[in-house]
Amino acid sequence: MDGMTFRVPKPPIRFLSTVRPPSFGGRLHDARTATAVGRWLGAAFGVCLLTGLVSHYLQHPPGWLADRLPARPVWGYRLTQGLHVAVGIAALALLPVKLWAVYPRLFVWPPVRSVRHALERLSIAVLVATAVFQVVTGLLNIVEWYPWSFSFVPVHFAVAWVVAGSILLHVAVKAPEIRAHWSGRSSGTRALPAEDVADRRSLLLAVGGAVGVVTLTTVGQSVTPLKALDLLAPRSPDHGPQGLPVNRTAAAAGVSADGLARWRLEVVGPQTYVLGLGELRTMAAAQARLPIACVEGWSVDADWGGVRVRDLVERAGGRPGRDALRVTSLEARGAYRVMEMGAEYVDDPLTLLALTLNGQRLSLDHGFPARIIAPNRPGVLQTKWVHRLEVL
Ligand SMILES: Nc1nc2c(c(=O)[nH]1)N[C@H]1C(S)=C(S)[C@@H](COP(=O)(O)O)O[C@H]1N2
Ligand SMILES: [Mo]
Repeated sequence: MDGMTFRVPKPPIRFLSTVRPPSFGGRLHDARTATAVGRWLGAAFGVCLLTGLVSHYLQHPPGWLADRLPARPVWGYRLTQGLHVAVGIAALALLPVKLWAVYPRLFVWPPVRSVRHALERLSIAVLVATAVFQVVTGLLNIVEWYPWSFSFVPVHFAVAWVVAGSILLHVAVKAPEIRAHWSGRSSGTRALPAEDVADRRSLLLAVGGAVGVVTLTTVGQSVTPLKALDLLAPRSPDHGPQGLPVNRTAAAAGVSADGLARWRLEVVGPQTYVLGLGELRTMAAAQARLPIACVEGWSVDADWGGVRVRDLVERAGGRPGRDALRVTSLEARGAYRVMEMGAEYVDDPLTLLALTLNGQRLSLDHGFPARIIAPNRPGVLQTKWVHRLEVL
């Protein structure tokens, strides 16, 4: 943790001794500041990794897990993904401070002193590059700006493992210093002059303040009581038709009202059947208050009305709780046109084929004539403009 007090050995090559690294006077470029901010950042990346894994496996479960994914608690994904995005945004405020505290060390001389030192520098280089990459691409993703040609989700997922690996490598090569720190033998735990302590306290307070401000001005996108403060987040949780944001409009999905005149719901199973919208409406007796929780971090509760998916499946001869379901949208193409839901979701009485939203008929942008709404489920899987259910 404390690398600022090592004795610089004589460079092996003569002329190097005439090269002088720049010197940095600021008292805050020190190991303790770097360590304090580093701990917060480490915690932030830990939360982002865990919540990111939850999101990943809810969306892409391996076969053995698919039918066991829990549909409860209903607010589960809202919480984990809200945390993922909020903590990622907080990391955006922490990273520059960490980089500022440690950047003089980029100029240590000689640049490599030993294998351990080389590994340490490598782990830091990789950690810094991948951490900045994750936080910046994550932020651009939530504002839906894609100035790159790769596919965000798989790259964000893969790079997360590189961040995790470089943190582990970093901690491993720093183990001796960390041990010294905790046993009180490091200069990092020595009493410091009062003015240094005051300086550091001001800096850490300022960092905490910056994190507080970015969090308070964005977290309202999912913590609805704070929505009045939600000045910087890309979405307001109640701006949109029927009091709910729209992720992908019907126009963008190529779904038009004209094309819906002959809409029928097809339920495929051992006893396949077809329902018109009128028939479906007469069956629509179920109600559920459930959130839409977008992977991009906004979420909001709404009142949904419709038909229980489990009743539709049963009528087709399927077995709720045992069979999975494939749901197909009218949308011509797009990553969310076809969605599969595991047996736990099919079985849950709150999982609906919804026809109404907040007491009104679904608007076209929210998925008219029918859409899926299920508890503890990423927004991307709340398929709109549904026309086909297939028991698997
Ligand atoms: N067919 C289809 N359904 C879809 C999508 C889509 O692109 N196509 N977007 C999903 C996403 S990412 C979210 S967050 C929710 C948002 O629902 P809303 O637009 O009604 O708020 O719809 C989901 N359903
Ligand atoms: Mo979404």
